[in-house]
Amino acid sequence: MSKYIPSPSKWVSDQVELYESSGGIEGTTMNGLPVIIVTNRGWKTDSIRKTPLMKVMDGKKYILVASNGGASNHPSWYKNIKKEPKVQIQDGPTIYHMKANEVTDTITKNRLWEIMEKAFPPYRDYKNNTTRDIPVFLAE
Ligand code: F42
Repeated sequence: MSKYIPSPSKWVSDQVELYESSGGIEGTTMNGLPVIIVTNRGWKTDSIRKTPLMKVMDGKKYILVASNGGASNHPSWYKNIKKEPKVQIQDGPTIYHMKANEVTDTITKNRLWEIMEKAFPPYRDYKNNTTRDIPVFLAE
């Protein structure tokens, strides 16, 4: 069994702890909007990592947006999921085992951006304020 290493960012690890310890009843939102917890594997350490992300759906698929709060670099979990696409997604009390693939097709990505901006409007600012192409995964 690999070891779980909590995020060094306290607000992130606090949200994960509250979410999980309450069985997905508390800590499930940011700015009033729903959040999921994605469990992934560190590509370098092989440890277990847990990442809160906005809940954005394309039908039954989860859209994972590597926005990193609009930063100029990809979040660490981007590389982790590219290396090991198998993730666990906790959505409230429900846990799913899924596979997350990066969306590279422009037409699909543009369609997903419309959904993402409606679900979480700050994504639009993140996109406009960074030169990097924000990666997007579809988990199913
Ligand atoms: N981030 C998003 O990108 N999109 C969202 O929609 C989003 C929503 C959200 C909602 C609530 C909330 O609390 C946080 C939210 N975040 C969102 C922030 C998100 O949870 C992450 O904190 C953010 O995306 C940054 O991801 P990160 O993986 O870079 O996390 C940092 C804080 C972190 O944990 N860094 C570790 C460290 O030690 O510095 C690295 C952990 C890691 O994955 N290590 C790898 C390993 O092998 O173990 C090696 C990494 C390498 O390449 O060296």
